[in-house]
Amino acid sequence: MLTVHHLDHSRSSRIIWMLEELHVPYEIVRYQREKTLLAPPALKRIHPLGKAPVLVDDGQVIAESGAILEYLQETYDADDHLRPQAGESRQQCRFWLHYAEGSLMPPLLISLVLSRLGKAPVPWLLRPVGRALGSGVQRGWLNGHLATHTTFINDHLSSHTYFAGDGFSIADIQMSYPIAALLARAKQGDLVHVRGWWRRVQQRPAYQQAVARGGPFDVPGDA
Ligand SMILES: N[C@@H](CCC(=O)N[C@@H](CS)C(=O)NCC(=O)O)C(=O)O
Repeated sequence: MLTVHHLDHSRSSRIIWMLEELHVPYEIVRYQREKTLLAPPALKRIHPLGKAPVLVDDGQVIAESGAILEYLQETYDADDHLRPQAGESRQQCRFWLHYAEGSLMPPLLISLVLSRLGKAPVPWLLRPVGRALGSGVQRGWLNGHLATHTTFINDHLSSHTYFAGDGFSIADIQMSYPIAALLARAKQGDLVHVRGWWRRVQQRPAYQQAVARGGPFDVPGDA
C-alpha cells in the first residue's frame, strides 16, 4: 500500500492529485502545521528532513515532490499518459518539473518570510522595524523578481494548453503549488492565461477527488 504523509495546506496535495490521476490505492497520514507554520516533529520520524510530502511505497521512503512525481510516473503510469516521451514536450516537462521548486518557490518563500517579519518573536518595539525592512526588500527587489516569473509563466500559457504542451502532465501537477501562491498575491484580472490553465486543470476529476480527500490546494500565510 502506498502511504502519503500529508501536511495541511502544503505541497503534499500534489502527490494526492498524482495518485488520483493514476487510480492507485493509497492511504493518507495527516499532519497539522504548528503556529509557526512549520511541520510537527512527528514528520522527522518518517524522513530526517521533516518536510512534506513524503511517500512510502513498500518500505521505500521517498521525499521531494519532483522526485516523488517522477517515481510514481515511472512505476505506476504504465502507458506514460502523464509524461511526454519525446521531443520538445518531454524537454518542457522536465524544465517545469525543476523550475517549480528550483527557481519559482525560493522567491515566493522569501516573500512569505518577509511578510511575517512584523510578527517575529522579538521585543514588540522591534516589530515595526522588521515590518519596514520586509516591505522595503519586497518593493526594492522581490516584487520585480516575481514579476519576471509571472510574465514568463503567463506568456508560456498563452500559447500552450498545459505546461508541457497539448497534454496534461506531471509538470502541471508540480507547478500547481507555486501557481496557487502566485494567484493568492495577484491582482484581480491579472494573469489571464494562468487563470485559464488553473480553471482547466481544476476541472479534472482527479484534482477534485484530491481536494475531497486531502483538502484545498492553497498556501499557508500570504506567500
Ligand atoms: N522542495 C521540497 C520542499 C518541501 C517543503 O518545504 N515542504 C513544506 C510544505 S509545503 C514543509 O514541509 N514545511 C514545513 C516545515 O518546513 O517545517 C518539495 O518539493 O518536496
